[in-house]
Amino acid sequence: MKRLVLLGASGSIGTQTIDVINAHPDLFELTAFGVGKNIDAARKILATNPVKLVSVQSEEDAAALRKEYPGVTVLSGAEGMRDLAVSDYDVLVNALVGFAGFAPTLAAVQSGHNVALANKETLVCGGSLIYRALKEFSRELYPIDSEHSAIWQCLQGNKKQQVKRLIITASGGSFRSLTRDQLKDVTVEQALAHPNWSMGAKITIDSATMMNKGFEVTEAHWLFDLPYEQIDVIMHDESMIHSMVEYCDHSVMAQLGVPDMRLPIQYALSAPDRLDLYEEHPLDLAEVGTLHFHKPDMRRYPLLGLAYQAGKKGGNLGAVMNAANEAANLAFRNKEIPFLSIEDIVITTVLKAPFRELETVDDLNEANRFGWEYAQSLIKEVKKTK
Ligand code: MN3
Repeated sequence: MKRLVLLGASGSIGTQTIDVINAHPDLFELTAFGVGKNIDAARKILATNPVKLVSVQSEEDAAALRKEYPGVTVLSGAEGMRDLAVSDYDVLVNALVGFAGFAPTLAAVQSGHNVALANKETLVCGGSLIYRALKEFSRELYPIDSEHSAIWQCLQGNKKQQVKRLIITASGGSFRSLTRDQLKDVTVEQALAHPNWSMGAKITIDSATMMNKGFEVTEAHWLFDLPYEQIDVIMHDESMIHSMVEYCDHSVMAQLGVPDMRLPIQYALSAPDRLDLYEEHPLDLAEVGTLHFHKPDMRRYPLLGLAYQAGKKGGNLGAVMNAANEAANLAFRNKEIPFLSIEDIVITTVLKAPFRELETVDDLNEANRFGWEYAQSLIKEVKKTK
Protein backbone atom coordinates (compact mmCIF):
# COMPACT_ATOMS: atom_id res chain seq x y z
CA MET A 1 0.00 0.00 0.00
CA LYS A 2 1.46 3.36 -1.07
CA ARG A 3 0.43 6.31 1.10
CA LEU A 4 0.10 9.47 -0.96
CA VAL A 5 -0.06 13.19 -0.29
CA LEU A 6 -1.60 15.19 -3.14
CA LEU A 7 -1.03 18.92 -3.63
CA GLY A 8 -3.22 20.76 -6.15
CA ALA A 9 -6.02 18.24 -5.66
CA SER A 10 -8.78 20.31 -7.31
CA GLY A 11 -6.98 20.96 -10.62
CA SER A 12 -6.98 18.90 -13.79
CA ILE A 13 -4.08 16.61 -12.75
CA GLY A 14 -5.27 16.53 -9.13
CA THR A 15 -8.76 15.36 -10.05
CA GLN A 16 -7.39 12.65 -12.31
CA THR A 17 -4.97 11.57 -9.57
CA ILE A 18 -7.95 11.04 -7.26
CA ASP A 19 -9.56 8.92 -10.03
CA VAL A 20 -6.40 6.78 -10.27
CA ILE A 21 -6.19 6.37 -6.47
CA ASN A 22 -9.85 5.39 -6.20
CA ALA A 23 -9.54 2.92 -9.10
CA HIS A 24 -6.87 1.03 -7.09
CA PRO A 25 -7.93 1.19 -3.43
CA ASP A 26 -5.85 -1.93 -2.70
CA LEU A 27 -2.63 -0.17 -3.83
CA PHE A 28 -2.99 3.53 -3.05
CA GLU A 29 -4.19 5.45 -0.02
CA LEU A 30 -4.63 9.22 0.10
CA THR A 31 -3.36 10.39 3.51
CA ALA A 32 -3.50 14.17 2.95
CA PHE A 33 -4.31 16.69 0.24
CA GLY A 34 -4.15 20.39 -0.48
CA VAL A 35 -6.42 22.64 -2.54
CA GLY A 36 -6.42 26.41 -3.14
CA LYS A 37 -9.75 28.20 -3.01
CA ASN A 38 -11.92 25.35 -4.28
CA ILE A 39 -13.40 24.27 -0.96
CA ASP A 40 -16.20 22.32 -2.64
CA ALA A 41 -13.55 20.12 -4.26
CA ALA A 42 -12.15 19.47 -0.78
CA ARG A 43 -15.61 18.44 0.46
CA LYS A 44 -16.02 16.12 -2.52
CA ILE A 45 -12.71 14.38 -1.86
CA LEU A 46 -13.47 14.04 1.87
CA ALA A 47 -16.75 12.31 0.96
CA THR A 48 -14.89 9.48 -0.83
CA ASN A 49 -11.47 9.45 0.87
CA PRO A 50 -11.22 9.37 4.69
CA VAL A 51 -8.34 11.84 4.95
CA LYS A 52 -7.24 13.24 8.31
CA LEU A 53 -5.02 16.10 7.06
CA VAL A 54 -6.02 18.84 4.62
CA SER A 55 -4.55 22.16 3.57
CA VAL A 56 -6.32 25.11 1.91
CA GLN A 57 -5.17 28.56 0.84
CA SER A 58 -6.97 30.90 3.26
CA GLU A 59 -7.29 30.63 7.03
CA GLU A 60 -10.96 31.64 6.69
CA ASP A 61 -11.75 28.58 4.55
CA ALA A 62 -9.68 26.42 6.91
CA ALA A 63 -11.75 27.57 9.90
CA ALA A 64 -14.99 26.77 8.05
CA LEU A 65 -13.80 23.25 7.18
CA ARG A 66 -12.65 22.59 10.76
CA LYS A 67 -16.22 23.22 11.94
CA GLU A 68 -17.66 20.87 9.31
CA TYR A 69 -15.08 18.11 9.82
CA PRO A 70 -14.09 18.00 13.50
CA GLY A 71 -11.99 14.86 12.96
CA VAL A 72 -9.85 16.45 10.23
CA THR A 73 -6.81 18.66 10.80
CA VAL A 74 -7.15 21.60 8.41
CA LEU A 75 -4.11 23.82 7.76
CA SER A 76 -3.75 26.92 5.60
CA GLY A 77 -1.36 28.90 3.45
CA ALA A 78 2.15 28.08 2.21
CA GLU A 79 2.96 26.88 5.72
CA GLY A 80 0.12 24.36 5.54
CA MET A 81 1.35 22.98 2.22
CA ARG A 82 4.84 22.67 3.66
CA ASP A 83 3.51 20.76 6.66
CA LEU A 84 1.77 18.31 4.31
CA ALA A 85 4.99 17.86 2.32
CA VAL A 86 6.95 16.90 5.45
CA SER A 87 4.22 14.71 7.02
CA ASP A 88 4.26 10.88 7.23
CA TYR A 89 3.64 9.25 3.81
CA ASP A 90 5.43 7.49 0.92
CA VAL A 91 5.08 9.63 -2.24
CA LEU A 92 4.14 13.28 -2.76
CA VAL A 93 2.08 13.95 -5.88
CA ASN A 94 2.83 17.57 -6.73
CA ALA A 95 0.10 18.82 -9.08
CA LEU A 96 0.43 22.50 -8.20
CA VAL A 97 0.60 25.11 -10.96
CA GLY A 98 3.49 27.56 -11.16
CA PHE A 99 6.39 28.59 -8.92
CA ALA A 100 4.29 27.74 -5.85
CA GLY A 101 5.16 24.10 -6.58
CA PHE A 102 8.87 24.51 -5.89
CA ALA A 103 8.93 24.85 -2.09
CA PRO A 104 6.81 21.73 -1.34
CA THR A 105 8.93 19.63 -3.74
CA LEU A 106 12.13 20.68 -1.98
CA ALA A 107 10.59 20.21 1.48
CA ALA A 108 9.40 16.71 0.53
CA VAL A 109 12.81 15.64 -0.80
CA GLN A 110 14.63 17.11 2.20
CA SER A 111 12.33 15.20 4.56
CA GLY A 112 13.17 11.94 2.77
CA HIS A 113 10.27 11.57 0.31
CA ASN A 114 10.08 10.67 -3.36
CA VAL A 115 7.99 12.99 -5.51
CA ALA A 116 5.69 12.25 -8.44
CA LEU A 117 6.06 15.56 -10.23
CA ALA A 118 3.48 17.22 -12.45
CA ASN A 119 4.65 20.71 -11.49
CA LYS A 120 7.26 21.39 -14.19
CA GLU A 121 7.98 24.89 -12.86
CA THR A 122 9.81 23.21 -9.94
CA LEU A 123 12.59 22.15 -12.32
CA VAL A 124 12.39 25.14 -14.70
CA CYS A 125 12.99 27.54 -11.79
CA GLY A 126 15.14 25.63 -9.36
CA GLY A 127 16.31 22.48 -11.16
CA SER A 128 19.86 22.79 -9.83
CA LEU A 129 18.67 23.09 -6.21
CA ILE A 130 16.32 20.10 -6.55
CA TYR A 131 19.02 18.07 -8.29
CA ARG A 132 21.41 18.72 -5.41
CA ALA A 133 18.78 17.78 -2.80
CA LEU A 134 17.89 14.54 -4.64
CA LYS A 135 21.55 13.47 -4.54
CA GLU A 136 22.00 14.52 -0.91
CA PHE A 137 18.90 12.69 0.35
CA SER A 138 19.06 9.80 -2.20
CA ARG A 139 15.52 10.50 -3.40
CA GLU A 140 13.83 10.24 -6.78
CA LEU A 141 11.43 12.18 -8.97
CA TYR A 142 8.77 10.29 -10.93
CA PRO A 143 7.66 12.33 -13.95
CA ILE A 144 3.93 12.86 -14.53
CA ASP A 145 4.27 15.16 -17.55
CA SER A 146 3.24 12.90 -20.47
CA GLU A 147 6.39 13.55 -22.53
CA HIS A 148 8.70 12.74 -19.64
CA SER A 149 6.67 9.72 -18.66
CA ALA A 150 7.08 8.51 -22.27
CA ILE A 151 10.86 9.04 -22.14
CA TRP A 152 11.04 7.30 -18.76
CA GLN A 153 9.12 4.33 -20.19
CA CYS A 154 11.41 4.24 -23.28
CA LEU A 155 14.45 4.16 -20.97
CA GLN A 156 13.29 1.05 -19.08
CA GLY A 157 15.65 -1.84 -19.68
CA ASN A 158 18.19 0.33 -21.53
CA LYS A 159 21.40 2.07 -20.49
CA LYS A 160 21.41 5.82 -20.16
CA GLN A 161 25.03 6.07 -21.35
CA GLN A 162 23.81 4.64 -24.68
CA VAL A 163 21.19 7.33 -25.23
CA LYS A 164 21.96 9.51 -28.25
CA ARG A 165 19.13 11.98 -27.73
CA LEU A 166 15.67 12.53 -26.32
CA ILE A 167 12.99 13.56 -28.81
CA ILE A 168 10.13 15.48 -27.19
CA THR A 169 6.96 15.69 -29.27
CA ALA A 170 4.92 18.91 -29.48
CA SER A 171 1.40 19.41 -30.77
CA GLY A 172 1.93 23.14 -31.42
CA GLY A 173 -1.09 24.11 -29.31
CA SER A 174 -4.34 25.79 -30.19
CA PHE A 175 -2.91 28.25 -32.77
CA ARG A 176 -0.62 25.89 -34.66
CA SER A 177 -2.43 26.46 -37.98
CA LEU A 178 -2.12 30.28 -37.72
CA THR A 179 0.74 32.45 -39.01
CA ARG A 180 2.36 35.02 -36.70
CA ASP A 181 0.39 37.71 -38.49
CA GLN A 182 -2.87 35.95 -37.67
CA LEU A 183 -1.89 35.73 -33.98
CA LYS A 184 -2.32 39.47 -33.41
CA ASP A 185 -6.00 39.41 -32.55
CA VAL A 186 -6.59 35.94 -31.12
CA THR A 187 -8.75 35.70 -27.99
CA VAL A 188 -8.41 33.87 -24.67
CA GLU A 189 -11.38 31.66 -25.60
CA GLN A 190 -9.68 30.56 -28.83
CA ALA A 191 -6.42 29.94 -26.99
CA LEU A 192 -8.14 27.70 -24.46
CA ALA A 193 -9.38 25.27 -27.14
CA HIS A 194 -6.47 22.82 -27.40
CA PRO A 195 -6.77 20.43 -30.37
CA ASN A 196 -5.69 17.24 -28.55
CA TRP A 197 -5.44 17.64 -24.77
CA SER A 198 -7.86 18.82 -22.11
CA MET A 199 -5.77 20.65 -19.47
CA GLY A 200 -5.85 23.56 -17.04
CA ALA A 201 -6.04 27.15 -18.35
CA LYS A 202 -2.47 28.22 -17.58
CA ILE A 203 -0.81 25.27 -19.30
CA THR A 204 -3.14 25.48 -22.31
CA ILE A 205 -1.97 29.06 -22.93
CA ASP A 206 1.64 27.93 -22.37
CA SER A 207 1.03 25.29 -25.05
CA ALA A 208 -0.17 27.91 -27.53
CA THR A 209 3.02 29.97 -27.03
CA MET A 210 5.14 26.77 -26.80
CA MET A 211 6.58 28.16 -23.57
CA ASN A 212 5.31 24.85 -22.22
CA LYS A 213 7.52 22.91 -24.64
CA GLY A 214 10.48 25.07 -23.67
CA PHE A 215 9.79 24.28 -20.01
CA GLU A 216 9.64 20.59 -20.88
CA VAL A 217 13.11 20.73 -22.46
CA THR A 218 14.50 22.09 -19.16
CA GLU A 219 12.44 19.56 -17.23
CA ALA A 220 13.95 16.74 -19.32
CA HIS A 221 17.46 18.13 -18.77
CA TRP A 222 17.12 17.82 -14.99
CA LEU A 223 15.01 14.65 -14.85
CA PHE A 224 17.27 12.61 -17.12
CA ASP A 225 20.58 14.42 -16.47
CA LEU A 226 21.37 15.02 -20.16
CA PRO A 227 22.81 18.16 -21.81
CA TYR A 228 20.52 20.41 -23.86
CA GLU A 229 22.40 19.39 -27.01
CA GLN A 230 20.90 15.90 -26.57
CA ILE A 231 17.31 17.08 -26.23
CA ASP A 232 15.32 17.78 -29.40
CA VAL A 233 11.74 18.83 -30.06
CA ILE A 234 9.68 17.61 -33.02
CA MET A 235 6.21 18.77 -34.02
CA HIS A 236 3.73 15.90 -34.07
CA ASP A 237 0.15 16.79 -34.95
CA GLU A 238 -1.82 13.89 -33.48
CA SER A 239 -0.29 13.73 -29.94
CA MET A 240 -0.27 9.93 -30.12
CA ILE A 241 3.50 9.52 -29.75
CA HIS A 242 4.19 11.11 -26.37
CA SER A 243 7.98 11.29 -26.86
CA MET A 244 10.93 9.16 -27.98
CA VAL A 245 14.47 8.11 -27.12
CA GLU A 246 17.11 7.53 -29.78
CA TYR A 247 20.03 5.25 -28.84
CA CYS A 248 23.62 5.12 -30.11
CA ASP A 249 22.64 2.43 -32.65
CA HIS A 250 19.93 4.80 -34.01
CA SER A 251 17.17 2.63 -32.69
CA VAL A 252 14.32 4.97 -31.72
CA MET A 253 11.96 3.89 -28.94
CA ALA A 254 8.58 5.61 -28.76
CA GLN A 255 5.70 5.45 -26.32
CA LEU A 256 2.24 5.72 -27.84
CA GLY A 257 -1.27 6.07 -26.47
CA VAL A 258 -4.37 8.22 -26.67
CA PRO A 259 -3.94 11.58 -24.91
CA ASP A 260 -5.09 10.68 -21.38
CA MET A 261 -3.16 11.99 -18.36
CA ARG A 262 -4.36 9.14 -16.15
CA LEU A 263 -1.73 6.87 -17.72
CA PRO A 264 1.34 8.99 -16.83
CA ILE A 265 -0.15 9.69 -13.37
CA GLN A 266 -0.75 6.00 -12.76
CA TYR A 267 2.65 4.95 -14.14
CA ALA A 268 4.40 7.48 -11.88
CA LEU A 269 2.76 5.74 -8.91
CA SER A 270 3.18 2.12 -10.02
CA ALA A 271 6.43 1.97 -12.07
CA PRO A 272 8.00 -0.29 -13.07
CA ASP A 273 4.72 -2.19 -12.69
CA ARG A 274 1.81 -1.52 -15.01
CA LEU A 275 -1.77 -1.48 -13.80
CA ASP A 276 -5.05 -1.91 -15.63
CA LEU A 277 -6.57 1.33 -16.89
CA TYR A 278 -10.09 1.60 -18.24
CA GLU A 279 -9.95 3.40 -21.60
CA GLU A 280 -13.12 3.71 -23.64
CA HIS A 281 -11.28 4.30 -26.93
CA PRO A 282 -7.72 2.96 -26.66
CA LEU A 283 -5.26 3.71 -29.44
CA ASP A 284 -6.33 2.23 -32.77
CA LEU A 285 -3.55 2.97 -35.24
CA ALA A 286 -5.55 1.66 -38.22
CA GLU A 287 -8.20 4.23 -37.38
CA VAL A 288 -5.61 7.01 -36.94
CA GLY A 289 -4.08 5.99 -40.29
CA THR A 290 -1.33 8.61 -40.53
CA LEU A 291 0.95 10.32 -38.04
CA HIS A 292 2.47 13.67 -39.03
CA PHE A 293 5.81 15.19 -38.02
CA HIS A 294 7.70 18.36 -38.87
CA LYS A 295 10.53 20.52 -37.60
CA PRO A 296 9.67 23.27 -35.10
CA ASP A 297 10.07 26.80 -36.51
CA MET A 298 11.95 28.83 -33.88
CA ARG A 299 10.81 32.12 -35.47
CA ARG A 300 7.19 31.02 -35.20
CA TYR A 301 7.76 29.93 -31.58
CA PRO A 302 10.46 32.24 -30.13
CA LEU A 303 9.80 31.15 -26.52
CA LEU A 304 10.98 27.64 -27.37
CA GLY A 305 14.31 29.07 -28.55
CA LEU A 306 14.48 31.31 -25.47
CA ALA A 307 14.01 28.33 -23.16
CA TYR A 308 16.98 26.55 -24.77
CA GLN A 309 19.15 29.65 -24.34
CA ALA A 310 18.07 30.26 -20.74
CA GLY A 311 18.50 26.57 -19.92
CA LYS A 312 22.04 26.41 -21.34
CA LYS A 313 23.10 29.57 -19.48
CA GLY A 314 21.47 28.26 -16.29
CA GLY A 315 21.73 30.24 -13.06
CA ASN A 316 18.72 32.40 -12.26
CA LEU A 317 17.41 32.69 -15.84
CA GLY A 318 14.95 29.80 -15.67
CA ALA A 319 13.27 31.33 -12.63
CA VAL A 320 13.19 34.79 -14.24
CA MET A 321 11.71 33.35 -17.45
CA ASN A 322 9.09 31.41 -15.53
CA ALA A 323 8.04 34.38 -13.39
CA ALA A 324 7.71 36.67 -16.42
CA ASN A 325 5.67 33.99 -18.15
CA GLU A 326 3.39 33.50 -15.12
CA ALA A 327 2.72 37.26 -15.06
CA ALA A 328 2.18 37.57 -18.83
CA ASN A 329 0.10 34.39 -19.09
CA LEU A 330 -2.19 35.68 -16.31
CA ALA A 331 -2.45 39.16 -17.87
CA PHE A 332 -3.49 37.59 -21.20
CA ARG A 333 -6.10 35.42 -19.46
CA ASN A 334 -7.39 38.58 -17.72
CA LYS A 335 -7.62 40.22 -21.19
CA GLU A 336 -5.13 42.93 -20.19
CA ILE A 337 -2.62 42.25 -22.98
CA PRO A 338 -2.77 40.73 -26.49
CA PHE A 339 -1.47 37.22 -27.13
CA LEU A 340 1.81 38.22 -28.83
CA SER A 341 2.71 40.48 -25.89
CA ILE A 342 3.27 37.35 -23.80
CA GLU A 343 6.35 36.58 -25.92
CA ASP A 344 7.62 40.18 -25.89
CA ILE A 345 7.30 40.41 -22.12
CA VAL A 346 9.02 37.10 -21.38
CA ILE A 347 11.88 37.73 -23.84
CA THR A 348 12.49 41.31 -22.69
CA THR A 349 12.45 40.34 -19.02
CA VAL A 350 15.01 37.57 -19.54
CA LEU A 351 17.25 39.89 -21.60
CA LYS A 352 17.11 42.57 -18.88
CA ALA A 353 17.74 40.20 -15.97
CA PRO A 354 21.14 40.47 -14.29
CA PHE A 355 22.67 36.98 -14.46
CA ARG A 356 23.26 35.33 -11.09
CA GLU A 357 24.25 31.83 -10.09
CA LEU A 358 21.59 29.96 -8.13
CA GLU A 359 23.13 28.88 -4.83
CA THR A 360 20.26 29.13 -2.36
CA VAL A 361 16.47 29.28 -2.12
CA ASP A 362 16.88 33.02 -1.39
CA ASP A 363 18.57 33.46 -4.79
CA LEU A 364 15.64 31.64 -6.35
CA ASN A 365 13.04 33.80 -4.61
CA GLU A 366 14.95 36.92 -5.68
CA ALA A 367 14.98 35.74 -9.34
CA ASN A 368 11.26 35.02 -9.13
CA ARG A 369 10.60 38.46 -7.65
CA PHE A 370 12.66 40.21 -10.34
CA GLY A 371 10.93 38.33 -13.17
CA TRP A 372 7.47 39.00 -11.80
CA GLU A 373 8.04 42.72 -11.07
CA TYR A 374 9.85 43.47 -14.32
CA ALA A 375 7.09 41.73 -16.29
CA GLN A 376 4.45 43.72 -14.37
CA SER A 377 6.10 46.99 -15.42
CA LEU A 378 6.03 45.83 -19.08
CA ILE A 379 2.38 44.75 -18.76
CA LYS A 380 1.55 48.27 -17.50
CA GLU A 381 3.21 49.78 -20.59
CA VAL A 382 1.19 47.54 -22.91
CA LYS A 383 -2.04 48.46 -21.12
CA LYS A 384 -1.25 52.18 -21.58
CA THR A 385 -0.85 51.85 -25.35
CA LYS A 386 -4.00 49.73 -25.73
MN1 MN3 B 1 3.51 17.86 -21.35
